[in-house]
Amino acid sequence: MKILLTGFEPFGGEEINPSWMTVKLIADTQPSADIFPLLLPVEYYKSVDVAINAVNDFAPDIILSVGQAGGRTCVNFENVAVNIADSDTPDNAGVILHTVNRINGPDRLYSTLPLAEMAEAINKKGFPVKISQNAGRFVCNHVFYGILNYISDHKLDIKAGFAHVPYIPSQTVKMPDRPSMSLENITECINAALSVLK
Ligand code: PCA
Repeated sequence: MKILLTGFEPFGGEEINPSWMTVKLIADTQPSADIFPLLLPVEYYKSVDVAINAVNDFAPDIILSVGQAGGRTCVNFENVAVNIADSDTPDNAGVILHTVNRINGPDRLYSTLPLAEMAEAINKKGFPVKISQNAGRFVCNHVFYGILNYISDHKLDIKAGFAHVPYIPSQTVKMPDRPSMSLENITECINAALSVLK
């Protein structure tokens, strides 16, 4: 199985993004021709273009995109992507979107990965995990929707899904009430999920 594993660059004034750190750690510690790590820009549209170019170049069987969701307590698998961009946070090009129906396509598209099995594999490693029905309205949801919509439009035989990960502790040093999880633990969770997909 060829897996395209994407993470994002930092955004919103942060210097790091644990989503890309996780993807990089997996790619560096278990180099495999079957795992293709891809860094996505936190920009509307461009992020989807970069992901779709990699889909065409690498022809993956599976796409797992990972993004940071500060405030979440554990890894969250997103079940649904919506055709809405609606966030006060500017993307890394300074663009703020409050729009609906940005992309020609249905209102919602659903993850095609086996989320329950992936969650069970994480529980078996001794970590909590959630299946979420809300991927937000910012660039993560935009990329998740854009990838699912491209797969559906082009009738590709690719399964795709999205995982939001919490902050890591160094990001919450000045926010002691915000939850975090170590990079090693996040990586163990994503690896457990990948073991179901391989
Ligand atoms: N998280 C943002 C975009 C990039 C990222 O890592 C989000 O949840 O939309």
